[in-house]
Amino acid sequence: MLIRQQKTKRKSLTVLHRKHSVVSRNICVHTKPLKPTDVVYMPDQYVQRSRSSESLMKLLYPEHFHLLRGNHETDNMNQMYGFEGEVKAKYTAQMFQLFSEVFQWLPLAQCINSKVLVMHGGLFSEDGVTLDDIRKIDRNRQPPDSGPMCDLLWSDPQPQDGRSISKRGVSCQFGPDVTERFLEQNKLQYIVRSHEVKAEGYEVTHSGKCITVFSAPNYCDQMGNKGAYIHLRGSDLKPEFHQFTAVPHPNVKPMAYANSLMQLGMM
Ligand SMILES: [Mn+2]
Repeated sequence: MLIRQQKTKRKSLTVLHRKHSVVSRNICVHTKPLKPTDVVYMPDQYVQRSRSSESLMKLLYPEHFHLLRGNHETDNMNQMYGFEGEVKAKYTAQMFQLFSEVFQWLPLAQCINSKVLVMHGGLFSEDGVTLDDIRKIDRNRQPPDSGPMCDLLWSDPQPQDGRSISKRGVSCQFGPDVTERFLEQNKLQYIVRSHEVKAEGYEVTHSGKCITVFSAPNYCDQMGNKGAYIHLRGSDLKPEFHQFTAVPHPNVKPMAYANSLMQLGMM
């Protein structure tokens, strides 16, 4: 199943893009530690450019954390951005294959209470895609260069109507009219996606029907952006935005706890 129908009677549900520290803060501030509200992730890079592990939260609270696949959870991107090399250097090629297998099983989208659709990239290169079409996608594979699976991971919204060629060279950019038609056909209220750094941590576009949320403040230690997460509250799932700024990294060097022989490159 590609889209999980998430039905919750809890008072709130959190949608964010990444950052374990945010989750910890969120749990501590808003709920009791052992009963977190549900959280939906649509990350960039579970494993690249990050010092933290959302996956650990999934293990601790499997019923409450819903991890989605992003455009970096693919073999091509992991080769390009170094995760494959890192795993092979520290472990084995087989270990990387296991990571790859897990990434292929991550859902591509999450539908919340039949009202809000969450995905990493965005909507489609062609009109007429239904939730059922998304459910029927065979996700257990590397994404193709075009089509609905590719679009969910790669597309971006644009301010003008219609579609245009993506600046990324993959998928497309989609306008407010595209969003409107998709939502109407599928009886949804709005979409939430990530995939682009935003100065304020989030951006509401397409008359409130397309929300971008980016939860990594000061992205790559150089962008100076705020981070944000969204609480969807009440039965109408009205989005409530929370912003935050970056804090210094823990003063721990990479591999500080590794075996000293490993640090010398002898193992
Ligand atoms: Mn992305």
